[in-house]
Amino acid sequence: MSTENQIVIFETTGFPNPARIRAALAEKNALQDVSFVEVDVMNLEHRTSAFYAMNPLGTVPVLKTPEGEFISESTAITEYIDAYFEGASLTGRSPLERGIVHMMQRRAESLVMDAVGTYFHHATDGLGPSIETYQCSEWGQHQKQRAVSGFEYFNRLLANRPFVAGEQFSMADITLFYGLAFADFAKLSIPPALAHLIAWRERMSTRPCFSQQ
Ligand SMILES: N[C@@H](CCC(=O)N[C@@H](CS)C(=O)NCC(=O)O)C(=O)O
Repeated sequence: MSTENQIVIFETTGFPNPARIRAALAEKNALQDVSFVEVDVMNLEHRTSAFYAMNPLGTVPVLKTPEGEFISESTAITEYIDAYFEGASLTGRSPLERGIVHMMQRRAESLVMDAVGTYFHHATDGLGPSIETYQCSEWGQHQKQRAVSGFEYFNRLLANRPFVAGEQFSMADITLFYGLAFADFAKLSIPPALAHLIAWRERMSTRPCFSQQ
């Protein structure tokens, strides 16, 4: 299939940030409208000069636009997808909604996704010695505590609202959902007492964008 004039997503199957992009596309009913290219992170394909030319930070996902521009950072890619495709907004419509969605998305990223990621990459074997070329275990353990505080924060928040940013599903839910999936993978369990967070997650897991990718 020719990928000219089409959006291309460079991703690695099973990794949490690329999964955010599939969920955003699924919400927009647009999974069939883009093509996917697998990047073999375990064999360091993301640390080649060809990949750095697309994303100097050497991370997946990356989106190539029909004009040939490259967009990295899952939030930026989600913004692009949200604006490009029809359907319910993932990033908010009014100024107030947009501000709140971005605030909550960043909290989900910082307090859960990134905290879990730093714990995984620094305080465990992570993806193995060829990828984890620098580790600081103390920093990783500190971020583990930050992740647990993040779980507690979202548990309190979700006691009084159906979705992370309020009454509507948004990209903040996607980020938190895959942050928790990453926590499972890193064997960082959600304390059973966090009933609101656990109930939210159960509800989300039946949502087609998460269950039918
Ligand atoms: N802030 C970036 C993070 C991307 C990221 O860390 N991706 C991981 C996969 S989930 C990756 O490429 N890891 C490879 C590495 O760090 O060497 C985003 O939002 O997309």
